[in-house]
Amino acid sequence: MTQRVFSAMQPTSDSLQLGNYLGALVQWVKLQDTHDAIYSVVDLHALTVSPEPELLRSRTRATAAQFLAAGVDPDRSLCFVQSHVPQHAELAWILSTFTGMGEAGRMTQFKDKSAKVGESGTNVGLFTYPILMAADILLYDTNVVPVGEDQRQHLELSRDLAQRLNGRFGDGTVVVPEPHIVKSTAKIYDLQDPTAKMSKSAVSPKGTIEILEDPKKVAKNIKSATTDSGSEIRFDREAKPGVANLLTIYSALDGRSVEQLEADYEGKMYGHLKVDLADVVVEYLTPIREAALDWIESPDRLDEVLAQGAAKASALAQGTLDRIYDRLGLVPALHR
Ligand code: ATP
Ligand code: LTN
Repeated sequence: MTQRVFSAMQPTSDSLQLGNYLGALVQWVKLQDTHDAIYSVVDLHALTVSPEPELLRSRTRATAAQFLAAGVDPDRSLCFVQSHVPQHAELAWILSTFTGMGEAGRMTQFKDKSAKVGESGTNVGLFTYPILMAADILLYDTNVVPVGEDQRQHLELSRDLAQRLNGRFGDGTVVVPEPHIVKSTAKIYDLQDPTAKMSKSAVSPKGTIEILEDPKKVAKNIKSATTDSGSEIRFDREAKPGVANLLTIYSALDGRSVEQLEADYEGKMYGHLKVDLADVVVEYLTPIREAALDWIESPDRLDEVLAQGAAKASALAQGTLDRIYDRLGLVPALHR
């Protein structure tokens, strides 16, 4: 049987950033050729950071628009909004009853995010976030989950929960998912602080390459990226994190290997590398940006794609949920 792939992103910003694209979306698009693919905009997850209602709505549509513009093909894959498929929240409840307090408390993303907002600003949803993520994945009998490095620990929890359910209620209760993390692009770094992950909600926008950003600004950010002491263009993550990050991005978009780029830039200055990379990034992102803006300008067409995706996803999700409810001993709901 064709293997199933599932992944998702939160609508926490107007634009995705290049790390989202290289770390995850590129793989989403590729995997459509070989897998049965399902991709979601996880708006329920985004509620954990208390978004303004109008922003949440526009960002949810803009995020879906960027999936489609990057090459997620609604004729081959399902693309939908998480809150349109109520089974996600239902399975999250079930899984929460199998998750230890200590286990959830060990999640580093929870520790980082709750430390940032302090105890009074931390909500329970931020704590149970990875359980909802496990529900997203297990609902579709997912085999493969393409994500960036920062999601590895969350995926490990999904796997532990799946194995726990199968151990208790029998093999085949749920499918145990595998992470799909491509090493070379699993972590794209901030242009200003090349030891931190590039992120949609970074403090300074200067370190981020946003897909929907004005190309001139994108070029400016790249040209003012922090580089390292010395002048040699060489991939050395420890000694030259700034240059290593630029080479990673360059190689991913241009197709030349990092070794080839090192050879091609031998004897040249950091400035040359940045000017050329700015051109490569702008040229690469321009058609994606234009396609995304087209989708954003036709919300009816976009909503229709999302509605079709949700209808199909919901049918699949209900099948899985019925099986899990039955194994757990919940009485069948005959009225449905
Ligand atoms: P936020 O700042 O709101 O936490 P984010 O930019 O870190 O957002 P997420 O929505 O958490 O992005 O991530 C969506 C997907 O993109 C995930 O699969 C994640 O692993 C991947 N991803 C995010 N940032 C990077 C990065 N810098 N490098 C590689 N992959 C990334
Ligand atoms: N936590 C993920 C987003 C996410 C996800 C998922 C990714 C929610 N549910 C299911 C893969 C599979 C993040 O990128 N922050």
